[in-house]
Amino acid sequence: AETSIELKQEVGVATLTLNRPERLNSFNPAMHRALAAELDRLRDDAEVRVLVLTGTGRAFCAGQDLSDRAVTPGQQAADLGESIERYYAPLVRRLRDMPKPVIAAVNGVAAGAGANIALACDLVIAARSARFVQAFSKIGLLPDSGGSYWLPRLLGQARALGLALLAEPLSAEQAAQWGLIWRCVDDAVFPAEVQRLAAELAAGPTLAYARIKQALQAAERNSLEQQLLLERDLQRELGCSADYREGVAAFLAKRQPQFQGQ
Ligand code: T3D
Repeated sequence: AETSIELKQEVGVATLTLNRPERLNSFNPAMHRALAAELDRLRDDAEVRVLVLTGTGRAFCAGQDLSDRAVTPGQQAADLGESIERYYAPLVRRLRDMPKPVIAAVNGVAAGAGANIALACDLVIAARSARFVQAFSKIGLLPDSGGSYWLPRLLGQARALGLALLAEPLSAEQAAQWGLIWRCVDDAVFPAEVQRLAAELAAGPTLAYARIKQALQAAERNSLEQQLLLERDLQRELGCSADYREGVAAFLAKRQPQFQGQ
């Protein structure tokens, strides 16, 4: 169970790899618990300035492990509400509330909750061979783990309903064209591009990144007036940061800034 999540820590970058390739990295309780524990620890580790979430083998994640959901006649079905309350919703909250950027490096197929966990991250970069599948309706469920929230917001109702009702795979390229994800890159350069993106963010102003996440999430529910007030408050805070001073000093001296992430 310990190995269902692999952790690799490099300078400023922690990479979490979903590691149940024989089941396309689908979630079981042990993997949920291991991922939650790692996210909580990495959240508070000041050395870690960016997180990368990816998968081993040919899949990113196939959502819930359905072999744990087989029901024999006469047997009571699992309480899915309980599963969502205990595992999937807290995972989405952990990713959203993470005070540093989280990159979903979608190396292969992302299905069911696996697709929507990727969408809960801040930047989704996908290999060209990856696909996004809102597989839920195929088994009589609806998009969870925030799927019913992201899809209409990112795509509009027409495309959101098409994906949710038909459960057809969406190519990484189409996902990028539609604005569902940040970028699609060729498989051959995918690992290098993920590294480059992570290194860039790890050298950046982490506190500003945290406030950018906060402000853009707040914008989902705020009026312009509320958002202007929030920007004022957050900018006031960032204006007192060491990274802001360094950023301005570096700009004026025409050199690269050395951000400390504080
Ligand atoms: O239950 C709760 O707690 C509520 C929360 C639910 C959240 C959810 O995520 S519900 C949705 C669950 N996920 C799915 O419905 C996706 C099911 N999988 C697929 O649709 C397809 O496998 C993929 C689109 C992901 C990939 O298709 P393909 O053709 O590339 O591969 P494949 O041949 O279908 O799968 C390869 C193997 O992985 C296969 O096993 P085998 O035949 O080699 O022994 C397949 O059964 C297994 N596999 C794939 N996904 C799952 C899985 N085994 C268990 N659970 C899976 N989710």
